Amino acid sequence: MRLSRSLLPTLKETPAEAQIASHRLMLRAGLVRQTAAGIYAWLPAGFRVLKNIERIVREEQDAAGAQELLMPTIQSADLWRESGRYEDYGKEMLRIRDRHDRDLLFGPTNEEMITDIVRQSLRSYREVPQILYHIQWKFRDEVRPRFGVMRGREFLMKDAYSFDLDYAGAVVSYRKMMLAYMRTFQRLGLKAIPMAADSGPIGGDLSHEFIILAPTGESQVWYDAAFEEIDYTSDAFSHASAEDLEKFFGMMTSHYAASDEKHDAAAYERLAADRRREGRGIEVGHIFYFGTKYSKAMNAAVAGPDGKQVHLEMGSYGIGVSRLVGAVIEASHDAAGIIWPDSIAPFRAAILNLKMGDAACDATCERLYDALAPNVLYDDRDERAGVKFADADLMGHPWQIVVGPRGAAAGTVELKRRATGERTEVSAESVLSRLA
Ligand code: P5A
Repeated sequence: MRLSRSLLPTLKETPAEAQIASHRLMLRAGLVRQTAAGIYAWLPAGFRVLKNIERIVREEQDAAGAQELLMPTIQSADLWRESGRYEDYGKEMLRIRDRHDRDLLFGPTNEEMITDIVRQSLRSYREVPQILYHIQWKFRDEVRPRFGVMRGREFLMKDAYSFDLDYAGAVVSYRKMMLAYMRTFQRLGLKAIPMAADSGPIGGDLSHEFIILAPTGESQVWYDAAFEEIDYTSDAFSHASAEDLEKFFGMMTSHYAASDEKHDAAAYERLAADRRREGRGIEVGHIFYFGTKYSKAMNAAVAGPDGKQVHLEMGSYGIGVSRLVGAVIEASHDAAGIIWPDSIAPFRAAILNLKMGDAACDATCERLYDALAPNVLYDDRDERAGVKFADADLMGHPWQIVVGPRGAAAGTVELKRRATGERTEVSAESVLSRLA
């Protein structure tokens, strides 16, 4: 994209309403604009990041064998009356009435709807296990939406739902999702720690929160350094083998990890001192096993091998896709702005033309732009060099290609790596071979 013709409204001033770094930077870098309390429009650069995160989440769900579908945002209240959650959900649910006086709602989650779809579609034990997911907007009428997209009212979630014949099967599905989550967060450039969470009234010990480390996180966390050393994308962990999954799950649950509510200081102190890690964290995902809670209430069953009806064993698995945009920024920024991981940056590189109208500068920039498009932003504005440097740092492109008149005349440009600040003078050709 050419910056001069794009809607990328950067701000010099710090917006007064933003209390944390990611919210300030998202507004200043022109990624989002608030349209109502806790509701945001995604501007072009922000939307590119959101789509990049979505792509990685989708690839890892698919790799785990989950099937993507798309359920609507608007749901019928009747489904929620069946599960008993229509009244329970309280004021966080946005209730809507249509012209025929039917009760509808803007979905805060989709357990009921997916259970309804599955009970109409599956008949036999031969058709399970299945994991289904979608990436769809949710609405929760939070009393105090805050921190920008991190706690919004309308937000994008990846929610998956597993259906198994028995507990043993449900455990395999749960472990698959946990592995998919660890891979997803690693590919997003995040250090994520799975932490046992209260599973609520359903009982069972299978609920985990995924916390990523960021100095400004909402909760205090304690964990074993072992989590930092694991490469979840390696072939050692395969979705295909129940033994691999068991080994993986054993590893995840044997290392110490806890947040405020569940922290056991004595157990933590038993860790070797050099393995103790303490920090702040943000919840970016949450997974649950809840057995037959919904399948019994809504009668979702299949015929078992002996012909008897069996209520399906279920789990649900959420990732806060839009929250992740803020969370990544919390984990990766400096005083000058955002530092995007390569995997999700809105643009891989920015070309900074330091002297618009200079024949050599313009020609070099155009050539680079043609070769690197569409994954490059060309700062072709009639602005001072200082403004271009500041905006490029603020927007956080992994690479900056700085084209000045002296270098351009000699066939060279300066290549800056945003994360390290390292600059090297290189030929325009070698930029192309490195970034193309
Ligand atoms: C799991 C999937 C559920 O809703 N039902 C379907 C289960 N879990 S959850 O923990 O309540 O939400 C899953 C993730 O969604 C993100 N999230 C939010 N993001 C932005 N703003 C919000 N108000 C918000 N609420 C939840 C979190 O990342 C959470 O882990």
